[in-house]
Amino acid sequence: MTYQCIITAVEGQGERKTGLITLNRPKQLNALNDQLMDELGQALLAFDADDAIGCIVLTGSERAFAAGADIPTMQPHSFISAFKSGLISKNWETILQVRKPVIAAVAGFALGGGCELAMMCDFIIAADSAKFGQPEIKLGIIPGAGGTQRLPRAISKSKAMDMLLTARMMDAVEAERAGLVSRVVPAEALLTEALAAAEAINSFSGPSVMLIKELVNLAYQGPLKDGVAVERRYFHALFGTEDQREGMDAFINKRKPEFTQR
Ligand code: DAK
Repeated sequence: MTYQCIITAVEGQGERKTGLITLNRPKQLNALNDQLMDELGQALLAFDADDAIGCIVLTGSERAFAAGADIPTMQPHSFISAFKSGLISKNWETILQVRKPVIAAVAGFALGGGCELAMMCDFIIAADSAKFGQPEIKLGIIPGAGGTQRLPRAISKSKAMDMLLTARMMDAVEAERAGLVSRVVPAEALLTEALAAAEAINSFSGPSVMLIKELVNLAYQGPLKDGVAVERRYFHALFGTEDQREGMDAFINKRKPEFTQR
């Protein structure tokens, strides 16, 4: 498949590979227009459906992961036209259908919809150049892809209010301290580090990986009691896999496990 606004590649040495998606509208700092979001949705679903792929890395350019939704596209809308057309709603949540882990590798600006897209990934690895923000208030609007909901869950109410109401940007060090990103690395090492994280995940048993993702999202979205009950069921279910027997046998016999994804 050839795309115009993203670049896709398959990376990795192991049996299971990593699907790499690079947002590619450099002149517009990767502003997220309909075509880009359509292509991103297609690429994510294609990697998710491919058994050879264990994990997905989503990245941008050195200057910007993404500077938000495309402002000129939004500018002419009225309430009625935005409401009737479902302005830019299409494909924004395709990423939430993906069952394999999606790692955001963020350098430069991740603003507005760019920050929201990064937060929809499973975890964020940031370059030391990363800058996160929800500056929609400066445009006379509010976030529209979950920013007011995911940001307070990720970094506390006080910091989220600060960012959303003042439009200030958070640098990578502050973002790590606040819990928005899982680690900060030198900009030149960003992709290597994200691909290494993906490769580590790829070496494990796929069903365990997918269940962990599902359960952490349940913890994030629902009551603790329900999440713990579902976790117990899935924990038991994994004893029906060959990978469980292999993993435990390898530990007991002091050898490296060879997972077969069964
Ligand atoms: N859209 C379109 N073009 C953009 C852009 C954007 N969001 N951000 C930057 N660009 C373009 C600039 O217009 C400029 O283009 P030229 O003038 O060269 O043609 C080029 O990228 C370089 O930008 P600057 O010249 O401004 O570069 P600087 O280094 O001076 O500044 C900046 C970089 C990132 C601080 C600045 O460009 C900036 O403030 N950009 C806007 C950031 C922003 O406000 N983002 C939030 C947009 S609102 C929804 C889903 C999503 C959303 C809403 C609803 N639903 C599912 C319903 C999301 C909304 C948003 O993201």
